[in-house]
Amino acid sequence: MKIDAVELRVLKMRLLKPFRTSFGVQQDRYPLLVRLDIDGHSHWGECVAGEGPWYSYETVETAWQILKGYLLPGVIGRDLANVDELETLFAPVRGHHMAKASIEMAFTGALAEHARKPLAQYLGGVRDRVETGVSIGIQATVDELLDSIGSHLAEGYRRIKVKIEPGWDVMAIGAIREKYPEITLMADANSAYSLDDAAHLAQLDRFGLLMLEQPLAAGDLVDHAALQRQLRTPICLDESIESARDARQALQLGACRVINIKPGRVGGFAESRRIHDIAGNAGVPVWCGGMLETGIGRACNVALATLPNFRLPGDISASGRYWAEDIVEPPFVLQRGGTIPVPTRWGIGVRVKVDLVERLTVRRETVR
Ligand code: NPG
Repeated sequence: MKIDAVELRVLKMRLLKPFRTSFGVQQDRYPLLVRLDIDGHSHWGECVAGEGPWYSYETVETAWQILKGYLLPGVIGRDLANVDELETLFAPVRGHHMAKASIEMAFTGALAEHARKPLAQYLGGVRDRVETGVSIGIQATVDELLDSIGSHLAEGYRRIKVKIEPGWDVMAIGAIREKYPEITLMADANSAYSLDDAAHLAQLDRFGLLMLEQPLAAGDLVDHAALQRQLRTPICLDESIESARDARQALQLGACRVINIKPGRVGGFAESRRIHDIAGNAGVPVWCGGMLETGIGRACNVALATLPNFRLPGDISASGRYWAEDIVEPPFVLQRGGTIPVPTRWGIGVRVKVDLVERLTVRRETVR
């Protein structure tokens, strides 16, 4: 299949509620969309890079420049039989997984459509609905946190993840447990702690958390291993796992007992699949993370989460948790048992609302 041109665009989308993590507060999301033109058909993908270099060094701006300057010139106009060939062309560019993943995932969607299969089936998925959870940002008060959890439980979410940081951790989790002793609960620290905090974090052990996500720095597998030895709560790694090699090393070191896979963070579906398999062979479950995606990235995450070793609910909430109006049709909705049904149409399985995308666009360029 030959990619004739790629359109890059940045949208400006307001989140229904500001999202606060240990990195800061996010009110607007600026998703970078890619549209591959192949044989007169459009195939959409989404780059999950953030506005600033906090979660990762990549940003919307760096992804745009790397795509335009380095990744796209090598692939446009070339006949590509499969994703391996695309990965080979991208390999000389060091890092920049989010930029690479946007093209890899859109291209995989195109391959699925060409094979007349829904993306989930094309990837080897084994389920027709995925279990989802909701990720709740840091709130101003404990009452607001409890209210937010209450309303998400009422909507049907079965797994609650809360963001923590020093000063908003043991007390906040304790208050949740007092009110909701039984819910499936986990905490995400986004690297806000150091190994010196091990004794403090061990106080979380009494709350029976499903896991503690990314307590320490992204590059620090050794300290994560030391911390895991001191905690009963399973550590889940997110930012630390950028590749299959990272996953292998983390598991060898005992740095985690769970892995969060975000296809954008690791360069796309193929590397996600490799991480999924490494974890599966080690008996370690994975789940699909979220990056406040539009329906395009969400469709990709839902498809990925149908693979067999995605054994825990993902951060794949319904469209209505983020946006007044999603850019795809149909939007993703929460169904019975806190699940989201997997689209059954060919390719990514949702239709992009081009008029809405047009209205939200703040920057656009076509690379030929
Ligand atoms: O539901 O998409 C979602 C958000 C899930 O908490 C979530 N994502 O650290 O995993 C994370 C966090 C995040 C969001 C990180 C946006 C960076 C940007």
